[in-house]
Amino acid sequence: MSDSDTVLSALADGVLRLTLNRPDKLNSFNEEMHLALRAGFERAHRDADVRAILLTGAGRGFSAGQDLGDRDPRKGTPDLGHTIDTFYNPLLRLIRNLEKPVVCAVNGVAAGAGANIAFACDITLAARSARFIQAFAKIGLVPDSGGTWNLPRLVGEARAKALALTAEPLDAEMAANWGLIWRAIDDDKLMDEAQALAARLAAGPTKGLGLTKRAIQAAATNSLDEQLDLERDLQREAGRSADYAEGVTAFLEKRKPEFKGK
Ligand code: T3D
Repeated sequence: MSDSDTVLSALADGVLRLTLNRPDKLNSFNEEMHLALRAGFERAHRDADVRAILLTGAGRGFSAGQDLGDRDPRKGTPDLGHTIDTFYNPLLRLIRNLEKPVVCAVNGVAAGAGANIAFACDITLAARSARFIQAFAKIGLVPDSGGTWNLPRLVGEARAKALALTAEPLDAEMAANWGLIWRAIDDDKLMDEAQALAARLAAGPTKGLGLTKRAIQAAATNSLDEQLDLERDLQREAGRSADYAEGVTAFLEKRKPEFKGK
């Protein structure tokens, strides 16, 4: 685990809360914050006590994407392919491949990679005052962090292109209406609602939730036949879980299930 304070990490009630913590730079990503966030998600992968993740930002922003202070062209031309390979792509894979729910609470502006990381999470809530900006176009770059993959799938090609080519801000309400995020929430209620949602998910049947995430993500590239076969295979696996046995037993005994995440 990283001991950097650029990402605050706290585990309670099965929820690992990861808070991007460079508020004076709108939580833009430098290498230290990348490594700390990666360490948080790696912990989420291996630690059975972590049953849901809540990703958010400190201060008035969620994340302004890459720290441009580290990219001064007057000091030389960086190899951005290398930084994508080294930092952003591994992070996206860690989020997508984690078979536990990842809730994102977008507390303020989310720009560039910051926006696309929020869209890559499983359930994204945003403060009503938050806005999402595909800021790449303003500096001659291409949307990354899965943006060119997620945006057209979530909102269709016309809206994806308009967002990416104009870099116009999209407010939280519109992002929810378009299906980019789950809900826009009043600013003062965001963290309570996000925490409650993450805690509810953490108390759920983690194995089944993880397999559900895998199935839905696979649908993006599977044919219907492939997807039906996958559902069969994953249902078989879920049906062997202790949480399935507990869920059905609890139903038959007319009580609340106590899932253990196994
Ligand atoms: O490079 C690679 O490895 C490739 C990968 C790229 C991924 C990317 O994310 S590229 C996109 C990078 N991000 C941007 O281009 C966004 C830049 N920021 C903005 O456009 C604006 O800051 C916002 C629209 C996000 C917010 O505007 P506003 O007016 O609310 O805040 P502000 O005043 O601009 O920013 C507040 C402070 O944060 C300010 O610092 P100061 O002047 O108070 O000391 C500002 O410089 C700093 N800040 C904001 N964004 C960044 C940043 N510092 C470094 N890097 C940033 N991205």
